[in-house]
Amino acid sequence: MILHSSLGPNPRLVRMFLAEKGLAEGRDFQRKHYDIITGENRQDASYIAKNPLGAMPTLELGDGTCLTESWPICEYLEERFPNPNLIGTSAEEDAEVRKWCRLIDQEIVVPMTMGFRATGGRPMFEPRMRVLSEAAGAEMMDYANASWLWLDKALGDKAHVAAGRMTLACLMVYCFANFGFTVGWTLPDGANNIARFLDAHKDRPSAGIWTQSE
Ligand SMILES: N[C@@H](CCC(=O)N[C@@H](CS)C(=O)NCC(=O)O)C(=O)O
Repeated sequence: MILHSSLGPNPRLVRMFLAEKGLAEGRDFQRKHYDIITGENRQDASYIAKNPLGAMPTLELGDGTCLTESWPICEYLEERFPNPNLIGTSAEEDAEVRKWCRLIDQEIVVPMTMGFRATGGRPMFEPRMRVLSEAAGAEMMDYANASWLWLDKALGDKAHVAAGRMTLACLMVYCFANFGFTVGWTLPDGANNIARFLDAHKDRPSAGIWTQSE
């Protein structure tokens, strides 16, 4: 397998997922890095042939099949490499983990990334995709911050988001908070449970991806 990867939370989510599965770069998969700051991912015709949207990441399988979208890539990896389980061990647990993934995606990931693209990320993103107005971007960031506080309340004093253990839902929270930190965002005041959660997970090997240079 080849992971076509770059800076940013979506490739890093897949890299964290691979690390949590015990799959090692160089041994179990190769990683090809693209410079998204200069837009290499949208200029390289061979990459566009693999992922017509030009976004990162893409997982290329041995037979040339290319999988895109970080969450479905993780679902594929879960089926191929079931241990340790990261999405659910029963129909009920699957539904619980997927519920949190869906809520985090919809209420935090989408407003946060759209908000960033329309505010601090505007110089990078405006030439390459449709972005919201500055005012709408700021509203998106406010929306995401309110969702972080809602998630903080839902997390309470628990160590994990769903199923009482590390799952894809925990990795999404870790990734998108750390994405925020890399672009100057800070947790909204009062998100103390999320702060504790991030601190508790920061020494896992998979979290090391956030401290490595690409
Ligand atoms: N929905 C996609 C989002 C992909 C995405 O936005 N990737 C970012 C990196 S985190 C990217 O490629 N940004 C540079 C660009 O769009 O040119 C997924 O789940 O993978």
